[in-house]
Amino acid sequence: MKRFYKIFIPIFILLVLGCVLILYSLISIYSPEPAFFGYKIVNTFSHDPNAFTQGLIWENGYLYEGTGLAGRSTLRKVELETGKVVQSINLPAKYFGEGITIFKDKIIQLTYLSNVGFVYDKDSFELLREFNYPNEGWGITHDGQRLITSDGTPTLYFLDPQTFEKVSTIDVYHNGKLLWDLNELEFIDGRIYANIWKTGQIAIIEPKTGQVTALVELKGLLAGRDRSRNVGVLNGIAYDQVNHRLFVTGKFWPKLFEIKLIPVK
Ligand SMILES: [Ca+2]
Repeated sequence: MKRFYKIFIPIFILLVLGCVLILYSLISIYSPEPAFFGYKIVNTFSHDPNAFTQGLIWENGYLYEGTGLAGRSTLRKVELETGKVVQSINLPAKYFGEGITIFKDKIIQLTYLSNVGFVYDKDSFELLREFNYPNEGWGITHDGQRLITSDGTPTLYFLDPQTFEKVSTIDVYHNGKLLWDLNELEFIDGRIYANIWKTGQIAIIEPKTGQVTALVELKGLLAGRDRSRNVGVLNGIAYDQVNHRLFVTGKFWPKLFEIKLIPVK
């Protein structure tokens, strides 16, 4: 019997170790570590230093921006090359403007704590309707079928673009942990890009699973004298699908950048 244990126990230990090793390899293969990106500045443009940027999009030659703070919230159309505001409306003073997106011929704008969203005609900025949602309003984008919104939690909400009813949600995970503070959004080539509030980072999220597939580190993008102003956090991602240009800025930033993502090994 003693001899049996002498042989069996080492074999058993080896078997367990082997199983653990195989399991670990499988987990590594099927849950790859998120990739990491740095950046290269392609172009630098002026940005209104009084704009508390909460939403940013590119459409047909212009940037569209939603700005926040009670009494200072706007929806505006901006010329890229000059930073000049060419069209703008002020939100009623009680609303704190948040993310914006363009869906077909309409602009949709969220508000922070009022549970009210606004739908405007894209060209005239005429207010067409309001809608309600139960959570806070932070970022908004769309995947062509559904609106996608954030509320500062790890949850992203998919809404019907006609009724604004919630269709589904995903929880966003980074390295197995829920990722909080998802802010301004942009849907780019099948992935959701999200500013992570109070960081200089953007998470790139797989919309089917909620997994963060990559992180972009933009710390240091606004530098020197520009940084010494009373600037806020990085917040604002826009994408020119036609020319594949990626734009980013931040709250009260005097600059808006076109950047290229550079993989970091
Ligand atoms: Ca955006």
